[in-house]
Amino acid sequence: MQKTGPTLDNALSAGDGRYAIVAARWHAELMDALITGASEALSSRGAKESQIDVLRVPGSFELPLACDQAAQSGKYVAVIALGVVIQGETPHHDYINMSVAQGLMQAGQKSGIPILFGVLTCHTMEQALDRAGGKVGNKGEEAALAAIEMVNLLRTITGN
Ligand code: RBF
Repeated sequence: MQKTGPTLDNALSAGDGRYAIVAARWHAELMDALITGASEALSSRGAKESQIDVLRVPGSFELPLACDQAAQSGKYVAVIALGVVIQGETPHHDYINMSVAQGLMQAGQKSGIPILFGVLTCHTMEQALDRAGGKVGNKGEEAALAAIEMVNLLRTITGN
């Protein structure tokens, strides 16, 4: 498998906080693969099932609001946004992608809780398959590992 993502320090643990996986419903099979990748990554770093909530939204456009609320709820140490946006015949996907990226970034900055961008923005279905457990890896898994890294980093910075 081609390795394009970061390599996480193996010693990092998910800790005992709770993680929210906020997942869009569009492109269900790809989404299942991303959710599984994220959940397994959290479990492999010591998170119990009770520490992982999977919250569904209709489509990727709805991710920022749900992630914002999850981050502000005080229940979670990190929020992992997962979605699949595949280019169609109109520029619709451009509007979705820009809104989601900006919305998630703003939500993260507002709450101070890491919000991870696990949204595939692909031209073709093949590109999406490659990134949802195919030859370019699983971006859900990578987003979850990035969440763990950020949780540990914030702990180091704040001393909590
Ligand atoms: N949501 C996705 O998560 N992925 C998509 O590829 C996607 N494509 C869409 C294409 C069109 C033309 C429209 C109208 C919506 C699409 N959505 C997609 C849904 C969108 O994120 C949102 O749920 C709806 O627009 C309702 O706000």
